[in-house]
Amino acid sequence: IAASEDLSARLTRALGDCAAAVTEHMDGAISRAGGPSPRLMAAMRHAALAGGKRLRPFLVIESAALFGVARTAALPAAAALECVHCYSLVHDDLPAMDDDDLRRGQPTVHRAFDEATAILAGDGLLTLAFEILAREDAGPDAHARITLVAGLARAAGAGGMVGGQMLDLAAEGRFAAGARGTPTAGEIEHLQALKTGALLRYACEAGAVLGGASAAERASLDTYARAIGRAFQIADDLLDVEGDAGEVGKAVGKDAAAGKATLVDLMGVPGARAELARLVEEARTALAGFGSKATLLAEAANFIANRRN
Ligand code: GRG
Repeated sequence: IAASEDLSARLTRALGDCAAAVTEHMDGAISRAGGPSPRLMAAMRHAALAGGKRLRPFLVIESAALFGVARTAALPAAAALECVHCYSLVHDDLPAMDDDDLRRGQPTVHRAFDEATAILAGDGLLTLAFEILAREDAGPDAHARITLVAGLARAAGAGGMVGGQMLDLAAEGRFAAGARGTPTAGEIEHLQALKTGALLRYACEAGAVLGGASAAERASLDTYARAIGRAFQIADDLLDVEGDAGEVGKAVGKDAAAGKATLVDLMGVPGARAELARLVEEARTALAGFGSKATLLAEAANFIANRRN
């Protein structure tokens, strides 16, 4: 127990260090973006710089570290990915989507500013991500940077996160023509794999690209990423169901109240907990070939499964 407490403390410290470095990088990138509207820049800062676990940047940095890549060399890719994540949260919170008032313990961007500014702040962060990745410091050479750009576009776009969000809205019965009753477990898994899984997989893929990983190493990391992606979503659904969210403003049972079917509804809480344990094991096993270099990534699987916000 002492050893695992030690590991959990090490992970907490590493997440904190990573968050500080990524926030500083994003701050610099937003400042460089300039722009004629102080209001827009303030909204982008509000969305990007306050709070968040910075889990995706951590995964980029730790995946790259498996191949000896220094944190500074992985920071641009990590910051670019977090910009996309932050944009997705801003748009997800809009009245046309989830209509949320609070995010990361503070007013959502459309509440703190206004709806049009929030839409544009999200757009500004999305496009900034690709500017960050195109800069020379984002990868060892032009080929690596193009691979990072193409991978992020694919993960975030219509075949990834945006497509998953659309399937989620359809599953809620938003579009009369697409309403089809309660989705099956397979359909929920598919939409979640796209909506939240695609960016988590990209985080590990980016680390592999930066590190020049072999095909076998990429495959192992991808198995890990898929498993933690599923674990992340089940943990999120359990937090909703159990109303045990530590984050201020996270509505209890919000997804259920919004009519969203979740895997927890279909599996029951004990079934979901068992599936979480299985996924953590699968994720940790996938890292076995990396030895002790993967200790923090392995611990991150536990963290994701047991998170309280
Ligand atoms: C609107 C284009 C568009 C996409 C939205 C990711 C997403 C798609 C919506 C987020 C809605 C949501 C709360 C999903 C549950 C899982 C999730 C992504 C939670 C937020 O991610 P965390 O826990 O957040 O990593 P922090 O604040 O720590 O960064």
